[in-house]
Formats: sequence, structure tokens, C-alpha cells
Amino acid sequence: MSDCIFCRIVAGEIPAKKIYEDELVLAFHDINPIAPVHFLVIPKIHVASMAELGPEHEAVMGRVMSVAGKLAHEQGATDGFRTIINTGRVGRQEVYHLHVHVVGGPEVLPAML
Ligand code: D5M
Repeated sequence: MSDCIFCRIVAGEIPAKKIYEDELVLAFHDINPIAPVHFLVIPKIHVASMAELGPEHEAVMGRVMSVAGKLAHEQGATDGFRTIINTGRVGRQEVYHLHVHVVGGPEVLPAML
């Protein structure tokens, strides 16, 4: 059994509020939402973080990004959204299975950069 929580969600070993799934990626609602729309899109294969990406991941990461944009609109972020990838200690990554946060809702988000 994997000790990666997101691998366990992919395997169906622990529950998640799934939004979308195909052969490459899975999307599900974040357990601690920070906005009316807040879900995660992950590659099904285990990649610990963005720092571990290589050329072999280009197809799956292309799918992650295109699914993120499509689902954002479907989930109600019709006037824009923010995508966040936390990487490593400095990036405050908590779960070491690469994931894209998609955050949005009706209100304009606080400025970040
Ligand atoms: O943050 C990891 C994100 O993953 C954080 O927003 C909570 C979310 N999380 C953690 N466990 C679960 C489960 N089981 N379901 C749904 N969402 C979850 P980061 O700092 O980007 O690594």
C-alpha cells in the first residue's frame, strides 16, 4: 500500500469528492477550500513535486493543465481563476504528490504578486 495520500485517492483506498477522471489525471475538491471554487488536479502517476518533472511527463502535465481550465469553468469560475503549484519546503508544499490548485469564485481574489 502506498503511503502517498493522493496515490491512495487514485487507487480508491480513501474517499475524495471526485470531479473528473480519465486515464492520466484525477480532479477532486480540496478538503480545506479557501474559495468557493477550490479543487486539485493531479497526475495519476506519482510525481513528488514540480521539481521532479522531466520530458516524460509532458503529456500528462499537458492534460493536467487543459483539464484544470475546462473544469474551472464548469465548477463556476466563469470569470477567471488562479492556479497554484506549491513546490518543496520553500513553496510550503504539504502533500508530496504534484497537484495544481484551481481557486476561484465570483469575487476577485486578493493580490498575490
Ligand atoms: O497543500 C495540499 C492540499 O491538499 C491542501 O490544500 C489540502 C489538500 N488535501 C490534503 N489531503 C486531502 C484529501 N484527502 N482530499 C482532498 N484534499 C486534500 P499543498 O501545500 O499544495 O501541498
